[in-house]
Amino acid sequence: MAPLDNKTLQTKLHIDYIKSLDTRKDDLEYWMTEHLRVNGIYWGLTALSLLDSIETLDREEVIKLLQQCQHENGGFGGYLGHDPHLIYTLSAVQVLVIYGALDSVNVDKIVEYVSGLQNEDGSFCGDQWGEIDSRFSYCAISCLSLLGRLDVIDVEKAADFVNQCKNFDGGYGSVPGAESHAAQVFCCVGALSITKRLDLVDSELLGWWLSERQLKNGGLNGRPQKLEDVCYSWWVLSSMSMIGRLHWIDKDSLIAFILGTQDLETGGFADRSGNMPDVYHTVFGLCGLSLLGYPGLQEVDPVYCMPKRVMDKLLN
Ligand code: GRG
Repeated sequence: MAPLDNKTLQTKLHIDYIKSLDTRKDDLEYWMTEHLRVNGIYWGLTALSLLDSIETLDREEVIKLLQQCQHENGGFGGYLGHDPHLIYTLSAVQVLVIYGALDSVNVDKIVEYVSGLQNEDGSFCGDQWGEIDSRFSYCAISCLSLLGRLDVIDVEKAADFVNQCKNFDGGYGSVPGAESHAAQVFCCVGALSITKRLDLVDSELLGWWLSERQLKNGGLNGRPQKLEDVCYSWWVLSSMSMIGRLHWIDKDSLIAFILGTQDLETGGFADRSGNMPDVYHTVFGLCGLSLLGYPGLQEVDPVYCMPKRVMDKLLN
């Protein structure tokens, strides 16, 4: 058998890696990331969908866990006994949509929870404690769109708040006046795409700012003067795709950078070559490769970060 190399995608290794994650209950890391368990399931399942191996996780077990993570107020916690938050609520809904299992939870309560977090100025709190961030606008808007219930919020005000997070460089920050950051750009452009307000984006300027994120080694950073990281292959590329500027990136050098972060012993992708892999960098590495048209991968939807075939079925 030919030795493994990280110039090509090691599909089987990554499937085995994701499969192994739930059996590592003796590792400190497993428990240190307990609060991210619902996010982790979404990341793992999305990665497996792109690898066409969704059956690797036990569907019934996942649905049972999500049911137990839903609170009386409708929101989902990150794991059993954890407080509800919009971030986990979106992840739970995404997983249930992928599985076609929304009827196994109380959808009306989710809608009530999400809409109850909108503020007078159109922004969203992440939970009952009141932090405001354009990430939470994305979570709320994506979640309600997936549930077909955008009608319960003030969509115009929601888009207006996101628009206020736009900066002089064309990028977006977490709140009005905050520095542009590629992950916030994804959230804001995604929210504007779902609310059909992409006309508010300065696509030329933002396209320039996003393409400036590519460094000489092919990798992308999240803002000027920062190191490259595989996760930005998602945050940057999805944004470029939404504004029709994906071709402003040097694809070959980025593909080589992403593939170079595969761990050939354990499977999975790391932030940079030689570092420890994790499921977060694994899903976003695969999503980046998918947007770049890497052969053998299923297509990802750049707005919802979910398998395109699932979204095509849901929205059409
Ligand atoms: C459906 C994909 C999807 C997302 C849901 C929760 C959410 C919406 C998005 C999270 C967006 C976000 C702000 C992610 C954080 C990305 C990140 C790597 C932040 C690290 O920032 P720094 O300053 O790192 O620590 P840099 O790279 O700037 O040094």
